[in-house]
Amino acid sequence: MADDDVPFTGKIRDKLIERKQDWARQGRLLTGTTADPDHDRLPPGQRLVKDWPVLDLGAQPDVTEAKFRLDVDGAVANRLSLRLHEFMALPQTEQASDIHCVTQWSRYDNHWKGVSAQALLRIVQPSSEVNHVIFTAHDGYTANIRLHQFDQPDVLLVHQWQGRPISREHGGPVRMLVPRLYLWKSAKWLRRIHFTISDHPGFWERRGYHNDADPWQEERYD
Ligand SMILES: Nc1nc2c(c(=O)[nH]1)N[C@H]1C(S)=C(S)[C@@H](COP(=O)(O)O)O[C@H]1N2
Ligand SMILES: [Mo]
Repeated sequence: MADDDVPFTGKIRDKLIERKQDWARQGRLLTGTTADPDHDRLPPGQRLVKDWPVLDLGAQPDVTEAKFRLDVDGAVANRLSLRLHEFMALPQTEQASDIHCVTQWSRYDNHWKGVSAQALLRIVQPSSEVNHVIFTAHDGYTANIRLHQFDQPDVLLVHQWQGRPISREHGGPVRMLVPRLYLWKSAKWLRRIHFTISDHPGFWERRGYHNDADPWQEERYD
C-alpha cells in the first residue's frame, strides 16, 4: 500500500480490497451501455435492492460526540473546525434521492437530512482557483470529487436517513452523500473536507476506480 494510505493496514480486509482491485483491472460488471437519467431510473448494469448493504474497509470507527470534529480547509476564505453541535446548528436541508453502488446495487427513495454542500460553500467561500474537493474519514478512507460535482443541490453532509440518525455502520454521525455519483465517493465517518487546486485521487481511485464515477455513463473503472 502507498505511504499516504489508510493507517489501519492491520485491520482492513486486504483480501476483499485485492478482489475489488482485480475486478477493476478486468473491467468486471461493465455492460458497455449508458442510460439517460431523464428517462430511466436505474443506471446501466445496476439492480434494485430494498435493504441498504454495508461496505467498508473492515473498520467502523466509533465517532462519539467527544471525538467528532469536522474540518473544512484548503483554499477557502473561511476555514471551519466544527464540533457536532456546531455542525447541527448550520442550516439544515431535507431531501430524497436514489443511491448507486459500483458493486451493482441501487436503492431508491432514501430520505436524508443534513447540511447541503451549497450551504457549506456559501460559508467557506473557496477561492476561484479551486477545482477539487477531497474527503477524509475517521477510518483513513479518502475520496476526491470535482468542485462542480460537489456544487450541486442534492449533495449533502447527512446525519439522518429515513428520519433517524445515520447508524455507525453507514458512517454516522455525519457522512457525505453525492447521490449522482457511485457511492464510493460518499465518504462515511466524515472528518475533513479539503478544497484544492490540484487533484488527489482517493482510496479507490488509486486502485483503478474511475475518477468521475458517473453511474449513467457506467464510469466504474479507469
Ligand atoms: N470512510 C469510509 N467511507 C466509505 C467507505 C469506506 O470504506 N470508508 N466505502 C465506500 C464505498 S466503496 C461504498 S460502496 C460506500 C458504502 O456505503 P454504505 O456502507 O453506507 O452502503 O461507502 C463509501 N464510503
Ligand atoms: Mo463500494
